[in-house]
Amino acid sequence: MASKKPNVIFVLGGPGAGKGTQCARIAETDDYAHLSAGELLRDEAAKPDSTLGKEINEHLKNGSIVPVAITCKLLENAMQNSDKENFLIDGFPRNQDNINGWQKAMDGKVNIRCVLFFDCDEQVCVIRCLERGKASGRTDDNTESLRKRIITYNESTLPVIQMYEKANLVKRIDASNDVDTVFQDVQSVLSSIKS
Ligand code: UP5
Ligand code: MG
Repeated sequence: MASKKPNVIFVLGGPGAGKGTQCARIAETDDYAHLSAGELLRDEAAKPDSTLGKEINEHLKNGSIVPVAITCKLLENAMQNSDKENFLIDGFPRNQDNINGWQKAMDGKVNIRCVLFFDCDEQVCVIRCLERGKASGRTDDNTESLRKRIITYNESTLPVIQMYEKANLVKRIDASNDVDTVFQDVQSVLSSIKS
């Protein structure tokens, strides 16, 4: 992590809304490191010597939220191992407990610049994830896990987005559009927060 206080953008939205796709594009064109909380968890769970693998895998399959201490530690390590000053934190925080855990570990250490909210119709999200599931190998890209992921999103993550909205931090993007159109909207938001 650079010596300056890093800038963080939280990236939220339903399963399959396009968070990962858009973050990857931002990281190609702008000076941001893309940290996907879900990817970090999947990578940790896939390590043969991981003591947390079983617990994480259960949560992934059930679409439930991994204890914040685990996720936060993975994010913090990834930030420390990066030389970037700007971070896109994709898929986190997902509930109030995630916010509390993050604040406990990171309060005062980073600037939260905004929350990019990829707002996408539920049916569109389901179709995208099931399509991806044909080849992704993800244990949660199936009808049953998706049903649970959507419940978790509606019950736990939407209230987080609403809370950030009240704090005027949310930049909403219509994520039902095609990838290029969504990316154009993303770029407008990123330019607006630079100025
Ligand atoms: N696609 C993308 N954009 C498109 C567009 N505009 N038009 C048409 N197609 C588009 O995209 C999904 C699919 O849609 C891809 O095939 C893509 O090509 C296509 P993607 O960019 O991958 O969407 P994303 O929003 O990243 O979807 P993802 O499935 O990754 O979202 P989730 O939030 O469900 O998954 P995540 O990996 O963040 O979390 C998985 C699980 O990890 C959670 O359920 C939870 O159990 C756990 N978790 C925690 O416990 N804590 C955390 O902090 C984070 C995760
Ligand atoms: Mg993703």
